[in-house]
Amino acid sequence: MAQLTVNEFKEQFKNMILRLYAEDVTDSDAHQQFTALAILLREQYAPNLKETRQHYENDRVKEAYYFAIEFLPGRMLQTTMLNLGLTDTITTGLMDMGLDVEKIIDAEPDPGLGNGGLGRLGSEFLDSAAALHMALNGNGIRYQYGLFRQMFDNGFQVEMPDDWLRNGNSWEVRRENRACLVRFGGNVWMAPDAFGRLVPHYENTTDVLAVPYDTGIVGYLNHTVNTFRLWSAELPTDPSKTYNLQQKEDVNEITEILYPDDSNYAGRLLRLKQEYFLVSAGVQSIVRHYRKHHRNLNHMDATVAIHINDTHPAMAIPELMRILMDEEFMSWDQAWALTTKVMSYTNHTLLVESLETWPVDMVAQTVPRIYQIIQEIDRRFRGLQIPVYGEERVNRCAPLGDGVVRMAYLAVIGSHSVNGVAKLHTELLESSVLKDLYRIFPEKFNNKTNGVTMRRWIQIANPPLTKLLDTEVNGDWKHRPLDIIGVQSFAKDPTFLKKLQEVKAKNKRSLAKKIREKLDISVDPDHAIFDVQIKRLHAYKRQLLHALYIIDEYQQIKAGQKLAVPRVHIFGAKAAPSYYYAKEIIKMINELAKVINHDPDVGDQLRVIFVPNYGVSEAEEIIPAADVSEQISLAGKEASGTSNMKLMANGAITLATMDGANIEIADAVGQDNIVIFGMTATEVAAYTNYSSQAIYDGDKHLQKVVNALVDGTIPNIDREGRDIYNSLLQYNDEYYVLADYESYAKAQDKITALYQDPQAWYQMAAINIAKSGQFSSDLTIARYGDDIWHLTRDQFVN
Ligand code: AZC
Repeated sequence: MAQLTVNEFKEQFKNMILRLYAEDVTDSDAHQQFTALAILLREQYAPNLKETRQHYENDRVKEAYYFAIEFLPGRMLQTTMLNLGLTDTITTGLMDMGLDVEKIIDAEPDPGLGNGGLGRLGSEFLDSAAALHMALNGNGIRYQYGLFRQMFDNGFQVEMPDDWLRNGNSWEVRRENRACLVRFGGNVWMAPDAFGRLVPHYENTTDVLAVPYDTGIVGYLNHTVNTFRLWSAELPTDPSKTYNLQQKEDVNEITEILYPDDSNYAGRLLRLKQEYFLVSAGVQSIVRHYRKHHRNLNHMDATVAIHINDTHPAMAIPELMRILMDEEFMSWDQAWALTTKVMSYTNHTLLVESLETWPVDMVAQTVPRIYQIIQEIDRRFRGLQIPVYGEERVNRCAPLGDGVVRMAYLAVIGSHSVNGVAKLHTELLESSVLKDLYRIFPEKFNNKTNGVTMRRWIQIANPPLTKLLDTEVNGDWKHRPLDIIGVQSFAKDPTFLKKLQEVKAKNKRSLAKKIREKLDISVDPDHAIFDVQIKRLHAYKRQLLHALYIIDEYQQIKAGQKLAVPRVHIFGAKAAPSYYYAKEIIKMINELAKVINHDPDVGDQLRVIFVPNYGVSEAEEIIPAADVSEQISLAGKEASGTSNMKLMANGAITLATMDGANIEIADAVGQDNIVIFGMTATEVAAYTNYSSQAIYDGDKHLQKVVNALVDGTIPNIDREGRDIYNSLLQYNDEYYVLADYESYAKAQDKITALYQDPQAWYQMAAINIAKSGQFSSDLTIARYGDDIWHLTRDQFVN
């Protein structure tokens, strides 16, 4: 396929535009050009998709299915061109025809089928698995509307619908012939069938048709194309049934919107339906596929692994039990042994309020047969474990308790593997959040530190750095991520460091240009430090801490001091629409930005940029231009973080607490190449008598900073400023912002000092890049494949 010549490409492209739109290329618009390209690329890899499938089937290759209620694939045009080895051919061809490549890239909608890190991680894993020739399939929901589009109106976040499918989705193939029925509600009871076997009988159920849409995930230059399957809910096609409008709406609703919340579950019925819809459709299709080649399911675990990404798909466990018992007539014991061998689970959060639970009544009504099975799992778990571990402990960690289904406990009990996403996170799961189950099943627990795909975050997002690495670094870093360590040997080479500085300068200038074009704000890429915090807006991630420091800088300027180095603070963050406090923080930062960016006293010294609608595409623009990566969550709260990895790989210096994967980044680069501040997780846990008021009272400087929230320094935030102020003082500052402030401010001052010596700064940057290889998702997914799923793969990463 890579043999396609520029001329052949141009010919095919013109024909495609003609066939699709009955137009000449010159009359087509960017969206049409993008669509034609996508379809052309799909045709290119179709034979490989077929061959990959056939190879998995014919050679009985073990396949893993990654179930996740969220994915964030990002735009796919550039990845697909890159992975097919067609980037040069196609861009040359497009330019020959006088087309604007950047415009075509921008015409692709960025599917927001996830909230943040969790969804993005799933998509990085799919990309990496295909690159390693691993049989990993994605299973998710085809939300008609992705995560809301964020706009700012007078500084407030406004949520607009993300109608990403409006112009169709050129990458997907609808496979109605692979659809299956998902059953909801009604009554169920067990009674003998004609053969005297006890089987469930159903009445008054609502059946929903689950239709899969498949997208190919192209492996990097290796002919592998895996399948990413998204399910859409539709009315069943049974001609004997008619449906009224309400029934139609109830069905469509199931896959209509992504829940815009990655924490604090609202416990809404619709979300529960989405979860069961995904797992039932997915598990049924796996079983059906397996059944094509096997007489029974007895040895399904030899070729099938199902991964539960966070607890949202945890009902895959009772769903597989249901199929094995009700449809395959296995005994409970046999079905359970098989289920636990097939299932594995990743936890992504330490926030207790984010651990998913569902009221038992709701589960019993929505999925009655599943609820019966969960009850039986619970009963047997108690029966087996109480004699050994005592009632108290077992009560605390059984799947049912306090009137709810505790999804994380169900997931642990029904899986053979449970992993956290960074070393500290896994340790904390074992010692706190899941400690009772860790005591019972220590052998299940393991760590798999997250990773990121360098293809998207370096090769696509940062062409100047790619070029530098290609010309200077020995080894094959694009295939073997650890080879990027070659950069280390240049860390003291002034010529190389100068080039690295030029790469960063170039990226900063192009970001500055975009900021000017899109937001009409001028920033100085040549002198200022670009200080970046990009992630969901959450109190625990402490965007507030960063904002307080900006206030501090502003007050210094107003007091007549000059900042030693100008700063551009760049935020990107969406707040869950129902997360009032997070939205207040956004408003406050936007108002702070307005004051600072327009104050003549400030000049070029300080800018605050809040990039609206932060998502994968925005990240691709911001990350290559970052000097500083803010990873400042309260220690013990961030499971891992992944922007920390993307930013270090692009040569940003991490300003971090010892939290999540920051700890491993610090270990990798060494204390001299990262700026650490704040309390450790152990110190936080031991800090039982915290009084934010006492800290405030004892620190005049901090008082002035905090008072700016309420003294009119920042206009238009009467209510927001007061609420935030109260969260810090009246409500004792749940995330220890004031406790860490002094240490944070010192760390920021250290950044300023370090930046003034370019040689030293770019030496740190070089070491960060050199050490980023170990955070490649290629390595992470290889470990999932080796340790958890037992998949075969190419051996070039270890
Ligand atoms: C996130 C974690 O907050 C983040 O630390 C981690 O890097 C990421 O998962 C990937 O593992 N969690 C979520 O996005 N959502 C939930 C429900 O945990």
